[in-house]
Amino acid sequence: VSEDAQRWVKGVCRYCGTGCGVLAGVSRGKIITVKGDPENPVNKGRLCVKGILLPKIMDTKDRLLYPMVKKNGQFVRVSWDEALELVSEKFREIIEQYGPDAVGYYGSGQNVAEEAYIANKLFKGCIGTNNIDGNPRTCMASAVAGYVSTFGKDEPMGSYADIEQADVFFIIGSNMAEAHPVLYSRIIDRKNTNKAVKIIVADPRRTRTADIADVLLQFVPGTDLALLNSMAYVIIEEDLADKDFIGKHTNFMHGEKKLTFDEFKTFIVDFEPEKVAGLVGLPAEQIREVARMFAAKGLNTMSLWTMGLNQRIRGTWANNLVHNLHLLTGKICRPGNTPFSLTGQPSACGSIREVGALSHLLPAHRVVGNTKHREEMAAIWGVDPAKISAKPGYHTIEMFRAAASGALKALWVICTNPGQSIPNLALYREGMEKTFLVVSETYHPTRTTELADVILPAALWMEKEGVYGNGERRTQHIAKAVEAPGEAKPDVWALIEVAKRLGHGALFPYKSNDEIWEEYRRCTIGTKMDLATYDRLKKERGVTWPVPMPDSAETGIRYAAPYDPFVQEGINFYGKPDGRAVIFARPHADPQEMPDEDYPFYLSTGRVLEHWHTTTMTMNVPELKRAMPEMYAELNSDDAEHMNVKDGDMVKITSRRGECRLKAKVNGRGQPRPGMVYVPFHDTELSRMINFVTIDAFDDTSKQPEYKICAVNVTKA
Ligand code: MGD
Ligand code: SF4
Repeated sequence: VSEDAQRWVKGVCRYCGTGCGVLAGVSRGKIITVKGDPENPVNKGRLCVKGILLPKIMDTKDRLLYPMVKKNGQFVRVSWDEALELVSEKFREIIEQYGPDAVGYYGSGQNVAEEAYIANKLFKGCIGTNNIDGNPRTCMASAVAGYVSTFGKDEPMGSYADIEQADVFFIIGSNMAEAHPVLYSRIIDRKNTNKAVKIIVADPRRTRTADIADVLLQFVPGTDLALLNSMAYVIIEEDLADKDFIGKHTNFMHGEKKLTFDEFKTFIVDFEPEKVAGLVGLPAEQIREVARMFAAKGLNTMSLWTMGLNQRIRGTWANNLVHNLHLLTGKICRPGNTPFSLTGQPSACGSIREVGALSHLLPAHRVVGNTKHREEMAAIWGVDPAKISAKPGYHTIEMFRAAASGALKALWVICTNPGQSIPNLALYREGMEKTFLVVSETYHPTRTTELADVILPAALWMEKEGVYGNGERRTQHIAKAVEAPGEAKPDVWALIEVAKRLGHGALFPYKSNDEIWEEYRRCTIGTKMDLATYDRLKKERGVTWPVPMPDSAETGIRYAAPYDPFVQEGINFYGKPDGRAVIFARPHADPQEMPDEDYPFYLSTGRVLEHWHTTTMTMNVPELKRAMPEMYAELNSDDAEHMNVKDGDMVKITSRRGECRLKAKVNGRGQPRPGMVYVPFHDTELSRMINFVTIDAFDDTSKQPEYKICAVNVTKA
């Protein structure tokens, strides 16, 4: 780390949901270095390779410096005034002619909370459409639906501090070693300092995360519902359940129907390990062994999961079933005992789930379908309650389908790159071209800006101030450290300028981010999601909500005394009217597409350590580009031998939707099960963009797409 910095400015890494604290070293108006913030409890001074190289994403050749408008197929530089007039005029015309639901907004878990709050207020409160969605739909929606259905409220009850108290880690559908490396390093530390710690990794692909596993469950893709039910079966059959906890704090449900414990036992009988071993592809005794480890009396158990469970047409159910294991064993709401969904993006929680920037939500976990919630928000926003529609807007896939069908006529995309990241891309890229597409971006060209009518230059991380909320409910302030280059402006400024031009200026009188935050904070007071004041956030290394009074201590564990300020005694799952969480009977269900004769392989997609999503930022960092210049198709070594494919040979991957050509990776950093291929989604080259192949089927509760499984053919190219 260079020590030439003239001053150090407090911020947060702009990549994953871990939310590591950084100190940006500024010299002569530039961020010249960063270091992990030693005072931040999340990372205690550590950063991963992406975080430490953040300064290199700032002054790049492809930074978008000026607004541009497409004229006769070419982008032409225009003034901000001309660009904003055009955007406002087009939106106004379309709203007048086709109604408010003909326009939409597609945001991001990388927006700061103030941006998402203003977009929500403008579209839902002023324009009168709930067509606000964003990339957290592709990321976290099943975790939201899982928490809400089981506990009545979104977001984890535990926090990262549980890692240092846990004895058993159950990591399922998460490659933390690459996607959340600093949190993973905390688990390694825990294991190194406490030899009794046991780690179970459940994943159809052997990943780097499995390097520290005591048990690796490499199950057949898509059978985790059966695996989780089978563990529940063993817990009940072998008398490992905590009957006292179950009796006091839970209800059993099958859909809307309440069950007795005995009825649940009857339901679970089909999941006896000996009955499901073939389906799941694991020895029955191994399922029994991990169930016993999970439920071991006197030990603390923490489950961690992410996209492997969420990006599935049964993602909500998979989330429910992890919660079931904790509720059956009573391993919840005590230090080291918690189900804990890891978050993909730095502020998917803070800026989207909490701000309510999805098509069915309103701020502070309110929902558009609830009359009281709409009235409360209308009062704070100063709008007529009738303006806020009770009908959920388009969720992500619906939104891009509506663009393809012509029903959605204008779309504003901020801080996300759907031209590369949504599934079944060919159809939706065509749709984006048809609509009036406005894209606020920090770089150009990207796979979305190339489809746009107007592109607006955005200030990047630490060129603006704002708040991120990480995966443990920690709200953290990022200070502005440097000026944005060219004419780039904070996204919140562009949103307010359009609001003014659409005639809503009186409702957007803010002189600073402090004022936006304080209005948003008012929405959270009394909701048990009470957030900290801006002043406090500027000083502290984040605060985990709820913090009902400005000086309240942060909350480590929700729903339990003495940790949660809203619980006087014992445990109270207060999201549910009777204070009881739900243990759901959820059957096994196949993924949308199963391998068959024509498409005999399972395809799974995901991340690598070196890159971030669509790589607009990380491919600008020479060290990261050199380490991982292009994406690949990782094959099981037996399959590769069978097909006579060697490491580095080209293979073609074909699905019912499209194809990709990539270099084969054999015996690389991971090893999929036989019959499975894994492709990271980070490539910008059209022939290697795996989202031309992925399926756009989605979970019917959470509406999250099934990026993790579809059927493909793999041939030597
Ligand atoms: P990002 O690269 O994160 O990808 O996909 P995207 O959100 O589409 O896009 C963020 C964009 O914002 C970048 O282009 C960046 O240059 C720009 N940007 C950076 N900072 C700012 C800013 O301050 N303002 C503005 N206006 N722009 C900024 C992510 C999405 O991908 C997600 S969240 C998931 S979980 C899905 N995962 C996934 C998968 O696992 N497999 C496959 N196949 N596809 C996937 N797609 C999804
Ligand atoms: Fe950034 Fe995540 Fe790495 Fe921390 S672990 S430095 S938040 S990318």
